[in-house]
Amino acid sequence: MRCYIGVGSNLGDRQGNIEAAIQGLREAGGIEVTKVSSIYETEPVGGPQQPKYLNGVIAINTELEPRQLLLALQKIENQFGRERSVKNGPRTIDLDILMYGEEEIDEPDLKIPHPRMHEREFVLKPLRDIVQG
Ligand code: GSY
Repeated sequence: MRCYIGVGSNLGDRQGNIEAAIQGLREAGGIEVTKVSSIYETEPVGGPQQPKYLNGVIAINTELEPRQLLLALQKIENQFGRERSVKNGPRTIDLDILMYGEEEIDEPDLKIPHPRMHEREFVLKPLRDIVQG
């Protein structure tokens, strides 16, 4: 299935964190990374006062089911010691499933397409990059 993953970081070595997360995706079973957008520095949207982000979008082909993919992304996030103590707060790495083919899922912990992607320029700009080529 063709999927799009949003990636963001606003703590530590932001570029290095994103590169390591992409490498984590390349090494994960059942995932083929097909395209990576440009990475943009973006003003934080929502949440507490926090540093600027680097954001991008990654296109993958995957054999994993949506929930398996979610677990694979959470595993990569956890490898970076991501803390979830502050809601919408700063993070070393964030990996979100934006789209999973044409599928629509609306469960408490898994909503696809990502419900807020259409209003987030930090998602839409890199997504346009890779969709339009
Ligand atoms: O889920 C996204 C985390 N996040 C971001 C982000 O990735 N980029 C920007 N620019 N602002 C954000 N606010 C939150 S929360």
